[in-house]
Parts: sequence; C-alpha cells; structure tokens
Amino acid sequence: MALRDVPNPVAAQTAHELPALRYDFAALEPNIDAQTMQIHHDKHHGAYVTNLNAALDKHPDLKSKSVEDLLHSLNSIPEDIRTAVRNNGGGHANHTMFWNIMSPKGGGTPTGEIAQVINQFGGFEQFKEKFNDNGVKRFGSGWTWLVHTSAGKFDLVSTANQDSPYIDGNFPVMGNDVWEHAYYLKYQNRRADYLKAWWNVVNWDEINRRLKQGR
Ligand code: MN3
Repeated sequence: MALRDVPNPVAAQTAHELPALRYDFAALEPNIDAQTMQIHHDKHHGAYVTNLNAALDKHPDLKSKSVEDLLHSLNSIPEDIRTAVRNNGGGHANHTMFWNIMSPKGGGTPTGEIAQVINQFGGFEQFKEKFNDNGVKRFGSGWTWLVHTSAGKFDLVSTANQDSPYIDGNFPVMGNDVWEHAYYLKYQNRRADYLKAWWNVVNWDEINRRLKQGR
C-alpha cells in the first residue's frame, strides 16, 4: 500500500469530548462548592460538547478542526450552524480552559512570566480590581478575561454569553465565568464575592503555560 493510501489520523472524524477534571468536585471548597462544580462540569460543559458535536454532524468536513480553529474562523462556518458553533464551541473552549486554570493548590501571588504581565496593569491588586470589575459589570451572562491580542498586547476585556476571545483573534490567557450557574448555589446574587474568592484557586502554573502557548 502506498504511503498516501494510509488514512490520515489528523483528518479522522473524531467527536469533541468532555475533558475529565484534574481534581475532585469538592477540591475547590470552600471557594467553589462541590455541587456547583459537578453540575457545571458534567451538565453545563457536557451539554456544550453534545450540542457542538450535533451541529458538526451536519457538516462532517469540519469535524477534523480543533474547537479553537472553528472559533477563529467563525465567519467561514456555514450559516446554518454558525450560532451553534459560536455558543457551544465557545462554551467548550472556555470551560476547558477554566477547569485547568483552577487548582486546589492554587491562589497566592502570581509567579513567573504572568507576574510581569500583571505588573503592566499597575500590579496585582489593580489587575484583580479591573478583572473583577469587568466581571461584575458584564450584564447578564459572560466571561471576564486577560487576553493576548493579535497585535501582541495584553488586555482585560469581557465577553457576552459563551463568546470566546478566539472569535476576535485574541488568545485567552485566563478567564473567569460569570454566568449565574458558576456561583449561584453558594453566592446567590453576590457575584462580586464569588469573583473575589476565585483568586484563592487560581492555578498560576497553568496560566504561565498558557502564556507561552499564546506567544
Ligand atoms: Mn459556565
């Protein structure tokens, strides 16, 4: 058999999968409660993955693309599934990042390269204040982000719904989920309290890894 007849594994039509959490549902207590983590990961993120795969079933040629590629080229996605890819592909990419940038061993002051990036915003306290403020002011549901822009700069922004920074050509270095499903069981309407507590579980090692990946 000639080499070119060997099926290309990269083009294999594999479905997107819900990634396993790297820690137990209860591992981020008391900052994020176990029930929230279980519903958030299994049900919410699970549904984004199921719905993304269902959309791609209508255009199997897109199944070999990574979710990041799909979002980055959203305008070229067929119109009949574009909104589904935006919402569910965004939800899948956003949450995959989210679980990994949290850790039961997280928190504390930033170290490594990310500490230098944060200093560009006037230091850690000012950085947190702006990041949290963007989250508090996001009306309805969405995310607050540190992104690395296509112009090579760092910026603090927020997005609505499950819109991913990839859609705008930006790389999501870190982000926090401000949908009510992320905090309501424990914090009810107190989104600001959730945003403050979240820094106790931030995984700076993973964020430093992402920072390198985005460059
Ligand atoms: Mn969520």
